[in-house]
Amino acid sequence: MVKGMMFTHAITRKPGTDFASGLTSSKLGPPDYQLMIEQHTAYVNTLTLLGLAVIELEPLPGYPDAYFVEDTAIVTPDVAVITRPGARSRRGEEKTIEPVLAQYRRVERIHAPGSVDGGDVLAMEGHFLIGISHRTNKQGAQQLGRILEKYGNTWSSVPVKAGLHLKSSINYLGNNTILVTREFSDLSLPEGYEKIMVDDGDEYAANTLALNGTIIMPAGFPKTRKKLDEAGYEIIELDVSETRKMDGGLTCMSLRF
Ligand code: CIR
Repeated sequence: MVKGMMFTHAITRKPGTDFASGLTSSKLGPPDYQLMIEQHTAYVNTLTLLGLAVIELEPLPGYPDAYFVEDTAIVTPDVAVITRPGARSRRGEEKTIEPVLAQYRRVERIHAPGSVDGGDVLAMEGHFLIGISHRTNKQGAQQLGRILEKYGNTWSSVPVKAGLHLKSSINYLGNNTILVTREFSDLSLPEGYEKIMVDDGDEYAANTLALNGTIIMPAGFPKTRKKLDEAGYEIIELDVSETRKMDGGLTCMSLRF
């Protein structure tokens, strides 16, 4: 059995018909709404299969990126920290997540001039890696770090040298192991942690989601699949081609707690 993070709930949001007008730097072409909905439904069904009670929110008019709910909060067993998203067009999404999380956790907030996107925050049991990126600034990281410390956690910050968010390139697999791209191969980790590196060309496969003993990984990366199989992980592959066109992936589309 994999030692990892266990969750009982997830928040997701259905992509809106305007989702293709969200922010993106990818050159993968325009995404297809019907296919996006099919892939999102398969994602929600997988979370349910893994034992999570999924709270599925309706699309948020005027916020085409709002189905990337992960960026709006950091949820630990003790607290939900509502972020101040780094992209102006996304500010406001977090206000709709706060009342949902307030039903389950005490709430704290990131304040201006700090900004944090949840995609830059990687939880590894009680240690948090906070990426400093175009979306998450130092003030935001420090505010978040102080809140996390207050609840008995530790944290460290790391520059995001590649990809949109930290978790575009680094994710926790359980068993004190992280999956990383080459750009982060020299990342220093707390004692006792190990890395598995994805091959060049498989960078997108680093965006995996470890849930209740299973790893959900993007479909189409057989080399990374083999590495994870050999390391003994239980794997489910999901096709996320349409989300990828919008710079997103498996981790971004839910908040787990
Ligand atoms: C954005 O640029 O904000 C969205 N199009 C993608 C956000 C992906 N979120 C994540 O990786 N946590």
